[in-house]
Parts: sequence; C-alpha cells; structure tokens
Amino acid sequence: MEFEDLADELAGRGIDVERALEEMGRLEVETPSWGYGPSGTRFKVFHWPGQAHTLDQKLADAAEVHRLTGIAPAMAIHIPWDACSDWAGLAERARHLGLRIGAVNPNLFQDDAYRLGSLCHPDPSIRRRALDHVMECVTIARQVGSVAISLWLPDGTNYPGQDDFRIRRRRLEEALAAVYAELPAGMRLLLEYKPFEPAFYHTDLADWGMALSLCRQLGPRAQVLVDLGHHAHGTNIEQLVAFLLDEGRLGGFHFNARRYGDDDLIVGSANPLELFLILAELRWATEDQDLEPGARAVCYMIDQSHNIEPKVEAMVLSLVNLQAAHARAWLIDRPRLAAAQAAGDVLGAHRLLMSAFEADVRPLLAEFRRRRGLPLDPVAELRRSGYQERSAAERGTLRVPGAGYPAT
Ligand code: PSV
Ligand code: MN
Repeated sequence: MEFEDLADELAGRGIDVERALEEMGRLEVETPSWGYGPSGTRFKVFHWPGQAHTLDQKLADAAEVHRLTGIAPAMAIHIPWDACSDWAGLAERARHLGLRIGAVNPNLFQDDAYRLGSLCHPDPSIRRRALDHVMECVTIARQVGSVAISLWLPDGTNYPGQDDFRIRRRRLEEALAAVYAELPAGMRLLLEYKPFEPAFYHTDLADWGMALSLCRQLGPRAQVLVDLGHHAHGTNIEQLVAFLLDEGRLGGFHFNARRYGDDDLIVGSANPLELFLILAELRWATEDQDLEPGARAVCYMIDQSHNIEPKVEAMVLSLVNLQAAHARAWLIDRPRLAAAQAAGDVLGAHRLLMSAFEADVRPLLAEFRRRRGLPLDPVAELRRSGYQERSAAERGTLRVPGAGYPAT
C-alpha cells in the first residue's frame, strides 16, 4: 500500500496520520556502548569481526546506527568499561558525529570486593568504595553533559539467613540518599530493579514496587527504570508502566526482548504485542497532560548485548522494530476506544486496539524516512553500505578473555 492510500484510509477512520508522523519524529532512543563491543553468555563469547574495542569505535558504530535510523542520537556509557581520560573531549567527538552521551551506568558488579554486594555490602568500607564509584559517575555525567545516572545493583543473597533484609535496605537507602544529594540540577537517578541474578535467593531491588518506594523517599528526580528482561513470567509490564507513569516515576526503559529473563534479544522479536501495549500506555500518558513529569521525559534506551548476531545490524533492527511498534501505538483510534470502554463493549474495545497492532505501518515508516532523507530500509542499507565489512577489515577480530566455564 502507498502512503497516500494509507493516509486516506486512516483519515476515513478519523486518525490523523500527520500527528502520528510528528510523534514519530519525537522518538529518540539511546543505544548502549556495551552493545557494540565483545559480549556473550557465561558459556561462551563469540567474537564478532569488526566488533568495537575502543570508545571511539563504539561511538562510530552508534553514529552509523543513528545515520541509518535517524532515531538514535545518544549513546549510553558504562564505567569503567568505557574508561576515558578526557570526558569533555569525548563529548566533543560525539557531537562531531551527531551524537550526545546518554545515561552513565556505574558498574558495581565486577570487582572482587563485590562478592557480597556493593551498596548493601555488610562491610562499610566496601559500601564506601561502591558509593565513591557512583559519585565518580555523577562527575563523569556532568562532564559529558549527560542528564541520567542509570543504576543497576547486583546486590542480593543466595541463601536464607545469609544477611538481614531490613538492614540491607537501610544501607541502600543511606547510599542512595548520598548519591541523590550530589545530583546536579537537571540530572536524574534511574533505579533499575531485577528479581534475580547474580544473586538467586533475593535481590535488594527486586521489583518496580521496591524501586518506586525508594524513589519516593529520595525525591522527584529519582525514578524507576524498567528493563523488559527483568520480570517474572506473566508480569503485566504495560500495567506497571501505566502505574509508574501515573505516579510520575517512570524514568526510563531498557528495551530488549526476553523469552526467559534478561536474554537481551532484539526488541520486538519475541513479544511484539507486549511492546505495542507498553508504547500505547506511553502514548496515553503523552496525550494526558496531567502527568508530572510527563511521558515525554521518559528515557528510551536499548539494553542488549548480542552474542551470535552481527552487532550493528542487531542494533539497527532493534530500533526499526521499536519504531514500528511506536507508530502502531499512534494509530490507535483513541476516542473510539474510550467510547467502547465507557459503553462496556469488551470485545469492541479489544478489537479496536488490536486493529492498530495489526496495521501495516510500512508505508508510514517509509514516508517518515523519505521526508527525512533516511534510507527507506535501514537494515538493507547497512548491508549494502559495506560498513560492517570495512569495520572488520580495519578493526580485525580482537579477542578478549571472555566469560565461560573454566576448561576442564
Ligand atoms: C544486568 O542485568 C544488566 O543487563 C542490567 O540490565 C544493566 O542495565 C545492564 O546489565 C548493564 O549494566
Ligand atoms: Mn538493563
């Protein structure tokens, strides 16, 4: 179908396609530096030819992804994976590439010291060390012009009795209050929860309710980050998204897809309906101006690090899938949906929602790209451009000691 035909058909149903295009132009998604470098599972790291090793190579990949999609103008960094001696210089180089530095992610999970946790560790000197690292990230964020610290904790215990839940909670509150007090104006602290891993009996920030409760204690610039991979099976993520939006505490997303948990698969590949329903909630919150901070302030980020897929292509496909789901959300006929809901028309309301999910948005995406001079098919253009082959030739396949079981 051509764009004009789609626009006519939608106009006939009272849907403003220009509004949808305008909203599509507002969608910005950060990509993660760690998605461009070597990564794998605990079984094996498959080294991808041309994978990025330096921070500048990661920036170059992020810039290529943005060039192809037009919706990924920021790259999140992870410290110390992305160590750098000149942060202002990095921000400048990013600017030259048409990018900015996105959320700064502290790493509280890779030092030997963190065996029993970081900010919740029983030993105050380890807690101090973890806190100093988060503070260092606040300083880095200032220097690179980032407005978000994105904090995920590995803290938890493996055995009942190993430590005291409430004492650990106090330790966490105390540390986060110290971080919050250091945040410069305009910077947000995004708290990411996860119900499992690396600890398996309990984690200190296990779900969105715990994260929300801590954020409320801290202040308005502490907000919850929802990683789609961090929920028990069957969790209604769109509902908790709506709840957090209503509380004014949805700070950001780590988009990805999972079959089991934190699998880091390409967003939209495993559960596109869930993705669409989440984006529909974000749309409602965008339109309903009564929310503080509004849905427009929510950071969209990808948190995926691929193992068997070409890394840059996987990132482009993720963005394309996310953009398609976002476009579908803006094709929902909301007034008719509201009328069906008010009339108690259960299946009428359901079918209306599903008709947007089933819409063929390819003409809309093509029109969006045509108007912005973007490649009509970003994945095909990446393959055609030879970027991945050039990176492989220039960068080689540097091997780093990776994860995996010890050889027996
Ligand atoms: C670990 O679960 C994790 O995937 C978290 O989602 C973080 O956001 C990410 O790693 C980077 O630290
Ligand atoms: Mn995450």
